[in-house]
Amino acid sequence: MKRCFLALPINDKVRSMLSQLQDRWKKSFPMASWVPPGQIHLTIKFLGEIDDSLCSALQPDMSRIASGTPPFTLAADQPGAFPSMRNPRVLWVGIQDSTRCLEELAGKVESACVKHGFPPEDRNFHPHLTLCRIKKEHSYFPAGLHSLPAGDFHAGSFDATRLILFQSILKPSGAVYHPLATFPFCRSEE
Ligand code: 2AM
Repeated sequence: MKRCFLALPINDKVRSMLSQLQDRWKKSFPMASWVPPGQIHLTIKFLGEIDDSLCSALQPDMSRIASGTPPFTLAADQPGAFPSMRNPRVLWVGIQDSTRCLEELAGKVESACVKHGFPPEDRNFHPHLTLCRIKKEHSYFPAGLHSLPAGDFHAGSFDATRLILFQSILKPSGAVYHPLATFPFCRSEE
């Protein structure tokens, strides 16, 4: 069994901007677990603990979906929180998908996963880049996230050129993400 998810990587420029935002927020959320900048990614589908056979069976479908997807550009901006600004458990930066290419890709991945027996997602796809996670007991933030220095934050844009299947290895120091397979988009040179 492996704990797996499908994601898009970001680029170093966006990563650096997000790292700077994390540094600014760290004073306000000293008890949060911050995602190491090198591990920040855009999750397309969390697969959970899956058998090696299912992990292998999914890959031809992911390869087919990716090879039928032209590269597209996404912008990372506007901070937000799940479940709310006043009780943030996850702080993130949102993704602007103006061409709807990301939504289309996520829809194809979701359909393929359902075909392989995954239960359909009961929540809408809300693309984001997670910056930190906050335990419930530390998540009350009466001022709301709007009060943090970041309001009109823009991390810049990045090109989506490939889908990556990651294994998430849980360690006491935090999860480590290990790429298991890469599925290039069509016309991608990588
Ligand atoms: P995130 O995109 O909000 O950070 C690996 O754990 C990735 O899968 C994370 O990026 C995480 O969310 C996402 N994910 C989605 N649902 C999850 C769940 N139930 N448990 C752990 N991770 C989940």
